[in-house]
Amino acid sequence: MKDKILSALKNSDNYISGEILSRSLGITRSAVWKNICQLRQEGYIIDSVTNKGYRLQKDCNMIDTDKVMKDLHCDNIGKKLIILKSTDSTNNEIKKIAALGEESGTVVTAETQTSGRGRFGRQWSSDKGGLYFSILLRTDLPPSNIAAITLAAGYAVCLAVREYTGLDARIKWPNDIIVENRKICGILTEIAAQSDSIDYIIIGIGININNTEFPDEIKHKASSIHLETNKNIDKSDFFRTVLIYLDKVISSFLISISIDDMSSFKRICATIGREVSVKRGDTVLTGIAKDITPLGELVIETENTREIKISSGEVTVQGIY
Ligand code: BT5
Repeated sequence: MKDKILSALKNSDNYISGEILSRSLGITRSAVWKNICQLRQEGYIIDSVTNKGYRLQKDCNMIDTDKVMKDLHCDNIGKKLIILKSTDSTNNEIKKIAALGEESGTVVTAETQTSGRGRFGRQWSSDKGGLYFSILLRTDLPPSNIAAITLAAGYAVCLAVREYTGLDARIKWPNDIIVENRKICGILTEIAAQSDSIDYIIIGIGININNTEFPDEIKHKASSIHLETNKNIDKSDFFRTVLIYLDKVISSFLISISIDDMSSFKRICATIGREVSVKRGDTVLTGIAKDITPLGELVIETENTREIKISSGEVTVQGIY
């Protein structure tokens, strides 16, 4: 009954009276009221005005399963969507459900994360307004393909942002999406593996969507789609576009073990052709980023024209960050 009331409210831009709801659903007005209270407890903001009735405040930051999943025909990613209000980290949620046998392709999202994390134990700022989600992938890919799958996921997000917003989103190797040299998205891929085979992969993706403020330490380098477009983005609608691209790019990656259109990938990669510095232990290596290999490694030509390949690490790109 609660879902029916919610769907009636979602489909109306105006107030619906308690009487109309009770008559059309065949329940008493006090039953309508009880269900409204339950929906409010779940986080829905429902205005009620005497002589007018109830109206749902459509919060563009709230993820609506029906809207995300409507006509979503996916091969691998997004077969099932679990939506949480808040969690420590959606990557941790995937670990928990993977241990219980959850199927490949399940996606977990949360409105906020209390301990969102990046690589090397760094923090990922996860206020309401952003989109934070993780994907469970059960695959027998060799561990050497992990770097490339992170790039494939980044490529998919980048294409989705470009299509949905028209922004000139670019990939900063290996796991950032930037707009106007500021980070709008980060990806954290984690694996559960035996010595030479992968049990499952978790692809964790954080995208700044309607965020308007960031902590002081990242203010200079972070941005959001809202800040770049000046528009409030409907998170559910955008999420749907992201899942469509992720399913398309990752599904073909799982077949050919490479990004299908590597030349298009390279065109929107902000790292290639720039001077980069790579931290390796205590030393910093400087050179020009020349290429990306099918395994996702960055090829750097150093000052003494030696070509080296790196598969992960902290890279500073001159003119970006
Ligand atoms: C990343 O790490 O960029 C990976 C971020 C992955 C976050 C997702 S959210 C869903 C899933 N659940 C998780 O717990 N994590 C994943 P890294 O390359 O290490 O970059 C981290 C650095 O980015 C931080 O040290 C900050 O400098 C910066 N940063 C933190 N929060 C940010 C934000 N919201 N926007 C832009 N930059 C941010």
